[in-house]
Amino acid sequence: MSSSMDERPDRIRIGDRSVSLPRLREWAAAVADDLHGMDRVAIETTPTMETVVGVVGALLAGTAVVPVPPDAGPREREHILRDSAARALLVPAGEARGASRSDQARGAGRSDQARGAGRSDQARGAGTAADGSGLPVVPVDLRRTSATRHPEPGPERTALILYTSGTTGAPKGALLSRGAIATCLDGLAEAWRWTPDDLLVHGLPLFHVHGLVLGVLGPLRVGSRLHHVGRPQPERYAAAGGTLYFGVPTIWSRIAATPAAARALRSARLLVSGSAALPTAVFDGLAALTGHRMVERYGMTETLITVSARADGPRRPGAVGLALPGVRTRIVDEQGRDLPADGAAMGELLVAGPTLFDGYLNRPDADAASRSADGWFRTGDVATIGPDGWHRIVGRASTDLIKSGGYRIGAGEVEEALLAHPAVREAAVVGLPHPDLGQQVTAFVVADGVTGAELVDFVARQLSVHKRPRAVRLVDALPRNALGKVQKKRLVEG
Ligand code: MCA
Ligand code: AMP
Repeated sequence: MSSSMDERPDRIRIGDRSVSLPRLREWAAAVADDLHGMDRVAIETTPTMETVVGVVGALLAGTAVVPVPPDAGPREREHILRDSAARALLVPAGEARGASRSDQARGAGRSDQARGAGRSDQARGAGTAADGSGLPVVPVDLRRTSATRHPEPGPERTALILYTSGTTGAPKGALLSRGAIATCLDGLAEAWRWTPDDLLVHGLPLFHVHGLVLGVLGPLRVGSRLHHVGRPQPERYAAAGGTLYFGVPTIWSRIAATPAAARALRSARLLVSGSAALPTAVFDGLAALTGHRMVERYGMTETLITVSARADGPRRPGAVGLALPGVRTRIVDEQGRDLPADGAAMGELLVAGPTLFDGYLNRPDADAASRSADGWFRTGDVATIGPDGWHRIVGRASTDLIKSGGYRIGAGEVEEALLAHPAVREAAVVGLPHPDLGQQVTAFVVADGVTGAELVDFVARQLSVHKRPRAVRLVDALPRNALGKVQKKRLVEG
């Protein structure tokens, strides 16, 4: 049964486009009709209403969604489409018409009845993607509605396959079930007192857990309103008049540096930061300007959100809070032995519980390596746990996973991209501290006759924008130990 909140024409607002929940369901059901029976579909996740409708439509149909970053370079995009074995690509109707075979005649303006039997075959034959992948295109057309009620798929079904970087190689597809997502969102709703009375505001990308799971599926599950502001600029956050705000530390740091925008957030109920460590100076600056002590929470693509401060509890700068409902955490030393939760011992954080992923697609080797002998997920983050259950993330075990602007970037993937250039002999990529981004992707390169700018362009032709080195240092040699291994710690320490 829909409530008056659901009927609001601005229940879900993405950029300048708003919709009520019943209409969103009708749009999404039309997509679901087309996808019926398809196991996986890719979607280019521009921050638009079509993306939200496409994702919701696939979830209604029980089809796993493979989000593709809109700025993914050709190599990254090809990997995601091939590795996921997506059967089709969801694209906004306008772009679908530019596909290599026209689908203009299909669907638009027809009644639900007219789109009866055979519609999914029509969809699958609607043309192929213009990106050379040869994938059939399924248009997301906001002129089409359907009244079909699709049966709810079981909680064990895969909802999302999210591609995420490891220390080496190409990104891996993390399989996230409907049940894991639902449990995570219900836990966050409880911890943050997130209710239908809230208006969530953010401007996060829609191909990660933060923006897509928390930021889109969250309001749909909780029943709150959503306003996605497009780009996460401080002025847009300020103008949106939300009760609940999400952002990565880079966004919060930019808001703290824009006092007028920060002051406009005084009327909010809760400001939440995640995806990377929130600097204490930003926490303090925003407390002074907004009157709010930020709620910080911690998670990973593979585990969803596992630890958080609570709306009804303390918020501590530099600490990420308590384990969420059903989640268990512990810390271990390098031999895997348990360490005490005394607030002082530092060890690798292991997590277990109902929000964990179901493994990496096609990567049993990586799966096995990501679990401890007793089956807990190894986060690779170094943490302390206090006697009161509060967690602090103190760093990462490996220098090869970089966090820049809240994006997770594998050093190995960027190094491989650089080494593909004929002039490059050696490359080592590290994250150097950066006041705005947390870490800045920095490449140390041994090369002949090529400039740093040319190398950045070269990487840009393969990988997404945020994976490009922001700085390239051309050096005569890389520091190596006696075994010939590059000593990245020396590069980081300068
Ligand atoms: C960006 N630019 C670059 C590079 N990166 N140029 C050269 N080299 C680069 N490496 C360009 C942009 O294209 C843009 O150009 C200009 O720099 C400034 O971009 P702007 O968008 O203002 O800032 P940004 O510095 O690129 O990005 C900051 C950001 C962004 C908006 C905070 O990093 C962001 O959206 N981060 C969110 C990441 C996220 O959602 N992570 C969640 C994963 P032009 O102006 O010409 O376009 S973590 C997760 O899901 C877990 C579970 C969790 O815990 O949440
Ligand atoms: P991703 O899979 O892109 O979500 O990245 C997960 C990683 O982000 C974690 O392993 C942490 O290193 C980092 N991370 C997420 N939230 C926080 C936080 N609140 N504080 C510190 N690091 C965080």
